[in-house]
Amino acid sequence: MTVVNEAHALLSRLGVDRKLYTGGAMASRSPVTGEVLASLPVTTAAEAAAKIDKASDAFRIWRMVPAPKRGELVRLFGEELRAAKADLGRLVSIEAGKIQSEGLGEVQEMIDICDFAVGLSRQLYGLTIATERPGHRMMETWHPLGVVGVISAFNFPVAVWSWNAALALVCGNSVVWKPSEKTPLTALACQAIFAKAAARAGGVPEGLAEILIGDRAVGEVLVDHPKVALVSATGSTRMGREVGPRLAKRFARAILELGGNNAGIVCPSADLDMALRAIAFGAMGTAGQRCTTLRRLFVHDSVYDRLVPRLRKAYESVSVGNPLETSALVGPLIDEAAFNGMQKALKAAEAAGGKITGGSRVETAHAEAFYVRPALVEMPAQIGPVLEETFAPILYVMRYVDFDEAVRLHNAVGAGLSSSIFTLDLQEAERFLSAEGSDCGIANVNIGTSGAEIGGAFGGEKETGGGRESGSDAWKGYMRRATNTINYSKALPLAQGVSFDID
Ligand code: UN1
Repeated sequence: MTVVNEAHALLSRLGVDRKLYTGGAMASRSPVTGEVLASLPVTTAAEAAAKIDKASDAFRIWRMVPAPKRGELVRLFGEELRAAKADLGRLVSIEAGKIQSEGLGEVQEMIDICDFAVGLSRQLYGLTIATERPGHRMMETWHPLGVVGVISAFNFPVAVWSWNAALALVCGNSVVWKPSEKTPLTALACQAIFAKAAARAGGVPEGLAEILIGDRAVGEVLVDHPKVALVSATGSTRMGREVGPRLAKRFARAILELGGNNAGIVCPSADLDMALRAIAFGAMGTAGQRCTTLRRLFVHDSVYDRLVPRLRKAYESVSVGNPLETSALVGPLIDEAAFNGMQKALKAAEAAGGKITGGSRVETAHAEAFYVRPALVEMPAQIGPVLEETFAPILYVMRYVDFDEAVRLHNAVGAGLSSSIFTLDLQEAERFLSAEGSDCGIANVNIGTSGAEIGGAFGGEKETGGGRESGSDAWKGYMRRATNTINYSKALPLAQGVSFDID
């Protein structure tokens, strides 16, 4: 079966109406073969506004549904996802080019966040706070926020939406999603799966989860619409620089999940076998197209010559190929632009004195598909392209001698998403995690930078945008907090000892 036929068969099994992906103006391509999978009708600006209005109406109903009942919808969604895991995971591989275990892993991440959100639906706790006034009680109440807009990227085409949607829904919000124009089919599939859960749950208002198909123009409608209370946007720092101020201008909330330029430090005491595996997955996994991908590595001088030759060997031997037909560990880049971006960065690295292993195109029968050997670049210093995120499998390796200097260089880039240290030395590990250590939102010891679990808050600092999604108390970002003071006495004492007595 061709990739195109298979995609259509999967979409039909997943319950997606053919009309949604035929005869339209927006092409969806598979990076696996470069073929056009479907042509999707684009949501016009007027249609987008109408969908947002509908989502706003749905919100007014949904906010009054008890949170545990909202959780029941998400529980059923998790059940539907379990049933659809194989098909949706395969569709992710077809549309985003992920290897099969990563396609399935992405759907597992959706299931996990649903489970998390179901539990959360009985735990949207507010504090009770001691008041200074007698006969008074003070407390916090968390209320639903409104319409939550989600803008997602191609590299996690379904999981990132689900992190936002599962939380937003149990928090009493409706969700309007603008998926990446590179991966709209998996988004349609999610909508169809969600519709099955909604039908089973019953009483779910129409418009609770809407989808906008199109490019930047339709994303702008979402960002600028006064009824959208929060936009959670995942993508480049460049995108965030546009979206953030536009939301701020109308005082809407933003959760920004932008670029990463994630680094690891390999210390003298590191378990090198473990570090090697973690580095390989972190840097080459998902063909270097995760926002958590390991991009910079600082290796202590005393272990450099034991670790780096082994890494070089791993780069030379890692299997690159069609993720649908082979068990290759590295699939394609998303498109030609990604390939060109990678080649440009490698040229700049070479000019700056970098020694490159790998990085060249792997030819296949499909001229429109872009497979590359991951590149390991030994750099004399942290200069040139090392300072920027290139969304491709390039790992820059640098030697260090002094721990403090390694941490300083680690932090000396714009982004601040994920970080790792490999050490068996407690002092080094703790210093890396301390206030003067890694400045990232995620800091790990003896595991790589990518592959975070949903239970923790996910996100980063500085040019990564500061947003937090998924676990811990990230749910608070999807609700509004009211502070309530209740007077159950017969007097009216004012706070701060103020008197204001009228006759
Ligand atoms: C992303 O690349 O946008 O930690 C998200 C990870 C995944 C999520 C990555 N759980 O690598």
